Amino acid sequence: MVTHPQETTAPSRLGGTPEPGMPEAGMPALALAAILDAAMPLEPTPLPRQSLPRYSPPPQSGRSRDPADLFEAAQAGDKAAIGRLLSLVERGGDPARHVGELTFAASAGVQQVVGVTGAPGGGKSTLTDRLIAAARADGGQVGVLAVDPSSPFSGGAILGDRIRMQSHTLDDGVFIRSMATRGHLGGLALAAPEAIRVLAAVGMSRVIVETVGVGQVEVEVADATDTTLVVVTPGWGDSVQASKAGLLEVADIFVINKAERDGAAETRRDLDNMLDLNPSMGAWRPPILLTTATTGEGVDAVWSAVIDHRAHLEVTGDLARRRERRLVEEMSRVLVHLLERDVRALEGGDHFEAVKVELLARRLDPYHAAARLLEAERR
Ligand SMILES: Nc1nc2c(ncn2[C@@H]2O[C@H](COP(=O)(O)OP(=O)(O)OP(=O)(O)O)[C@@H](O)[C@H]2O)c(=O)[nH]1
Ligand SMILES: [Mg+2]
Repeated sequence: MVTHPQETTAPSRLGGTPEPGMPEAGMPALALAAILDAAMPLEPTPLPRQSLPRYSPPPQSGRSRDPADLFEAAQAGDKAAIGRLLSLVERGGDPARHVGELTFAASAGVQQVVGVTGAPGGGKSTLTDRLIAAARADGGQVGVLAVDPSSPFSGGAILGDRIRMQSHTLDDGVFIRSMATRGHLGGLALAAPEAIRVLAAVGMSRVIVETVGVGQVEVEVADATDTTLVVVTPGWGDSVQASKAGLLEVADIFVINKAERDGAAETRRDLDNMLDLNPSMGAWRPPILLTTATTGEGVDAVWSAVIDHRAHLEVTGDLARRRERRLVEEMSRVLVHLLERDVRALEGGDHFEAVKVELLARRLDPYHAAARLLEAERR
């Protein structure tokens, strides 16, 4: 798949300008809840609109960029259109909100969203490549998102992901996409669920999300899935690292990849002991499976575990519960980001400066100073 430069380079907005399409900073906090899905113009004339404005695309030669057109084409199997929808999600703003609105209802029926996470270089992409084949053998289309928050979009890891998964480039039922989220409000934790919904809504019955599990946000991305595979490699430090990164809590299945190397049995024992000590484990005890992804050894057992876990989720009602919990968490994250933006808008201007003078003169303590800023905002 070709990387279009325009898909990759939106700068981070987290500390800076408000994202187009999201409510303008400075709006009363209470008004925010009412306009969560509304969009605001770029220019600061902040009267919230109650419905999502249609995105008017710039004139294009031949190829439409209108989300509704793209969505229709994508549902009909046009892979370029799927790619463009994901680009819109990555960039954020009005078009992304529109894509989100279009795909939300249609994505609900996705059969299974599978996360593959773990330390860099553990063999996640190689394993994913094998899992794509297994999923295809089961029928249904497969969408893959390779999300790497730790390197620039053009970096080596993403390139590696593509090379590792290229055995499916000729398969019409497989869509593979690397993802950057520089322009998206809230970064990866918010962009990933939206991208997953795009793939689900255009007919992918299974979506596999590969992330490098190195920090909290990545764990959140991994947790945006129905079934999470944590990939470790033989070696004493790995399970401890996995534990530190919070990966143990999100694991539904452990894969010890590169199992042909020394130390696989010890790592298995180590993980087993950790599971024994885990007080929060429910009815599903994560299986610990050994693979050599490069040869495919052990991959069938991993796929069986993926299927078993899906069945377990269904039977216990956990599938619906997990999905509902994720949606509510996502809404909360959006809310937090909108409110943060609101708060940043309080940090400036005459009133802020006046309160600051009072604070620094020690006539107002920090709590009362903050309260005074909020009061002024609510008036
Ligand atoms: N010996 C051995 N090498 C493997 C195995 N699986 C993958 N590799 C190799 O390990 C390297 C990294 O594999 P990837 O699949 O790119 O690993 P990854 O976890 O996706 O890497 P990042 O996305 O960069 O974090 C490649 O050179 C693979 O060929 C395995 O089972 N055994
Ligand atoms: Mg990879």
